[in-house]
Amino acid sequence: MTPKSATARACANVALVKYWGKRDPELNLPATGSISLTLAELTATATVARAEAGEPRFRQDGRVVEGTPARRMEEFLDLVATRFGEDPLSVRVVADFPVAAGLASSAAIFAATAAAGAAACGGRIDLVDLSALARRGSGSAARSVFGGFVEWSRGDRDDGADSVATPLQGVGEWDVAMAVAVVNEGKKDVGSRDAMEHVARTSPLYPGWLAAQEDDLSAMRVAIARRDLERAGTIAEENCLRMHATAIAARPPVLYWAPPTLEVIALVRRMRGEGLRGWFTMDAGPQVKVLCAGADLDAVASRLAEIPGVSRVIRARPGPGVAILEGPCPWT
Ligand code: 2P0
Repeated sequence: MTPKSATARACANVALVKYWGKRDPELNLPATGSISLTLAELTATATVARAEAGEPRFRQDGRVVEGTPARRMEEFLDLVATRFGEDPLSVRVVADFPVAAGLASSAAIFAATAAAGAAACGGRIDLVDLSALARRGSGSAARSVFGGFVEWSRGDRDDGADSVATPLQGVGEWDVAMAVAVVNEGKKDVGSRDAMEHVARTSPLYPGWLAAQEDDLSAMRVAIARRDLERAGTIAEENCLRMHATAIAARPPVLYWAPPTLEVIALVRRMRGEGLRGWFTMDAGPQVKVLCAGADLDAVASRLAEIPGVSRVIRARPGPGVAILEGPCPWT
């Protein structure tokens, strides 16, 4: 007999080599690979159950979600149910960080929902396959299935079976951290899905962005294997700026930065000059994440908090992969 419901938790991840552009929007297949760090302090918990007739199928933080996000989640729940031969499913999500503000909430939400969905259906799935399933909800969710440093492969196959995430380095193997400077907790203007499609279609810099990815991926793999923070940080900054340059060059431009974003960038560079080492990265929003040594996290976070436009700083450390909190574990 299958359980009534199951609950799973997943952490968000921040890409050090970014995913920006797709080779197949239907299957969420990326145009290039990407590498990320999963963060313990930014989590989403999903409880999936059989949907009652007429019941809203997606609730987040106690509220019914409507519109495009609801449709996207319903399609994903149907995909999970079809895979495991179950009736329609519903999900309740509790997220512990600002949603849709460039803090990769969709990665944590879809990774947790994929795992809870498999468990609620009493299904069996291994973690690599789970990452392919989570990818269908949101590309970056493929990476949140695993903890620590993770690589999500572009893959070559048309069916996407080889576009999966794999762990590069587990939690506890390298004492790094991220200070997340939240500069605006409001929702962003352009969601990353629409933005990356628009940028790929209209930015004259997009081919250059794609062409540079392979070098960054191989250099980042080496930097992580050698625990070379300066090298990893430098690649992450360059990769982030190249992604944003590509977006800014789109017609019309996609510009995610706010004035405090630039103030944080300037401060990070100043701090490095003073000997406090950190490297910035930004995603589809104005927040700045600063990669640093674990031992420097408090000092870096305190400095970022001094900027008036920074509303708060989240001190984040490498986090674990997806976990089942209630229900049968679908993997061994
Ligand atoms: C990343 N981002 O690698 C990049 C960098 C944002 C900037 O992955 O359309 O929500 O659901 O696959 O995963 C955000 O995009 O997009 C993202 P979909 P997703 O983290």
